[in-house]
Amino acid sequence: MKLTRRSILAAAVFASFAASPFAAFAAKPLVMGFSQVGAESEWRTANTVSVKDAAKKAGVNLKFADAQQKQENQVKAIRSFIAQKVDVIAFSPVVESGWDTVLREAQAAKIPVILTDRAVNVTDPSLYVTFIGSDFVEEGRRAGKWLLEHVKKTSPDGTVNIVELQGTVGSAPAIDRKKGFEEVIASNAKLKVIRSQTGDFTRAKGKEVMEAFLKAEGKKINVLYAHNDDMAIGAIQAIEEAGMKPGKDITIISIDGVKGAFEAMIAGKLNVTVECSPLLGPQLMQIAADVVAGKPVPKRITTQEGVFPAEVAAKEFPNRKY
Ligand code: GZL
Repeated sequence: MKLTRRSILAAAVFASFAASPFAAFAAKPLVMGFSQVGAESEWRTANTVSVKDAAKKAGVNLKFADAQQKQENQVKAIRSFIAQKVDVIAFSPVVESGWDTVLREAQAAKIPVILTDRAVNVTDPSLYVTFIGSDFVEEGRRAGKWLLEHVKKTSPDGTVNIVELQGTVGSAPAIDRKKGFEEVIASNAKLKVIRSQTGDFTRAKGKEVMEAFLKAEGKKINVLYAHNDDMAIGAIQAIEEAGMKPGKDITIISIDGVKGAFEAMIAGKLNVTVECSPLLGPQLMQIAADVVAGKPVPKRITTQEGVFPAEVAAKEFPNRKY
């Protein structure tokens, strides 16, 4: 094969580049700015561990910011990532609205944004590349379907009085889990939500609001629907302190599937948990690498999840990863 002057020159240029300090730039680790909601629940803690572990395994340089459940802290973190010229920004938006301005700043800086866990309401969907997370409306439907199939405790007049502990006001999981649950229970007129209030996804607030529900409604309450396990666990403490039996006097349905929920089900204090996986780290790192490499990615990536009633809790518990 005749080696032309041009191919010899090209080989020489490549060889000199490969040996030069510039070669290191070619293998520069991906830099990700990640803004996390906070540390409000077992679910969130497991989600943070998943993201950090996956970043380490993938060799991603992760800049992690905990917003302590405040949107203004997330906006500040995203602006800081833009100033640091990271390769990609990922975040779990604490609430759905109020993101257009800062996401337009990221777009102007040509930094792709990936949503994980929770969705945003923006006028221009091009402001983020993809959303990786659960279908919260479906989680609410699954909670409602379980109740339709298992409702036992009713009031003397046959109605089933439900109290609801909602997640963080304005957050996608709170809005959608309420929507899905109401959509399904509407098929049975006897099922009535008599009280509904936010417990902000925390155990402490869940206990406090359940105490208020019990003070107002007492033994009228037949069912508690909690948008996450942490609020359900807080409510369980309130129910016991009121001299009632959680899981028996009051049927309790919650969402997440964290270890604490399985322990409560094994103790007979929780009736069912609808799984919502926090283990999004590995998927996030893969998608981030694809996005930075300019590969096309789906606009929506939904995690697959199940429903775990108390009957299976002891058998399933050893398999739980969060
Ligand atoms: C759901 C996630 C919610 C969990 C809560 O994907 O955003 O936030 O259900 C957590 O436990 O606080």
